[in-house]
Amino acid sequence: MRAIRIVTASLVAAALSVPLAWPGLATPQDGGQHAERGTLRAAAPRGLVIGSAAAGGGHHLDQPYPDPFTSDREYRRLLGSEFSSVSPENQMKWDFVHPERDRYEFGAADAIVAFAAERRQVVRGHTLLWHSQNPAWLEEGDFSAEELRSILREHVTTVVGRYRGRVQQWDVANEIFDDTGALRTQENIWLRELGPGIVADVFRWAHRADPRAQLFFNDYNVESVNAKSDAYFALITDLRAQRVPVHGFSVQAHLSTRYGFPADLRDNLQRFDDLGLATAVTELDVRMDLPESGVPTAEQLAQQADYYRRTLQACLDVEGCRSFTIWGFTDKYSWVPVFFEGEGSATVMREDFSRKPAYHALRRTLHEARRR
Ligand code: 9MR
Repeated sequence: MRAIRIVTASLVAAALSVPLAWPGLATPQDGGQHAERGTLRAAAPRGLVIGSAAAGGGHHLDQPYPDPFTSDREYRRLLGSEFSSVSPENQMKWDFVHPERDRYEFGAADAIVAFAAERRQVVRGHTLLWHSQNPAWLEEGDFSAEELRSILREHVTTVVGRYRGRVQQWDVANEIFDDTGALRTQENIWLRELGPGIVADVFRWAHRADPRAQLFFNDYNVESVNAKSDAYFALITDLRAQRVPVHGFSVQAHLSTRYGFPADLRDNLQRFDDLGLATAVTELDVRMDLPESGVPTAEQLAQQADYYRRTLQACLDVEGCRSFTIWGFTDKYSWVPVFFEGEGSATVMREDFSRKPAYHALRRTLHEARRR
């Protein structure tokens, strides 16, 4: 009995503990030959990976350029040399990988995972349970609750299982709360049809499919202590008490210079860290209202650089914040102008890949942290 109890207890502990040093790569941030001098990944302190979204799918499909990740050589070179982590921007989402009920399409996601392995980068998987970018066959399928549950379970098991050992962190549940802190029980097909208990199941299925991956809740507008981040805090506290394998809480950080900087970001990350969770910044960009010329002023670029720097510094200040990702590194492919009329220039490089003050602010801040 006693022995069995010990085994059970250690299994539970293994499920809940956060593997901060990911066993998949010894020191991904070093990057060997890929860590060219003067890059972000080379400047990063030990234990912190610096990531970017790998552009493709989603809004890119309607733009007048070929698929960025596969077709733009300079883009690929920089994605490989500047970063030690990559996140498929759209290529692991439901509508991309699971276009028909009985058909998966893994070509684009496989290519990103292979690219990362060649360059000693880790991968952030994105995402498994979300209200958006679901295929029509699923949203309009009129399935019974039982069918939906088995569809979701099969999807999670198949996708997470395919990349077992090769994804460092998964955004298991994405954007499940609205800004008031209420669960999105209408928009989100899973919450609507299966109830909130499905969230715990998805974490359990993902953990079974890849026991080494760190499993995250991910959302926007949760940088500060507010109703939405409070809702995550309460939910995660509850799930951890039930031994559900939740390992991390991440803030997307789609910021805008229209609003003040979320000055309590560090404190907010710290309270999740205190729960025993990993934390991460997963989709940072800082958009601004563009002047008529379309070219940001020096003041605007300075303010943007300050937001980038402070976001990075908040992560650096929290022990378990080991993954810092920007949502694309060049304005050439940013989602921002497509979604926010009159706004743009949200990334750290211009369309011609020239570096903005924000890029230099990140590199300097990393460099300083590394020397400490
Ligand atoms: O950058 C993504 C864009 O290409 C897609 O068209 C869009 C569709 O919703 O999703 C964008 O990425 C989102 C991410 O998956 C979740 N957080 C918000 C991101 C920006 O909308």
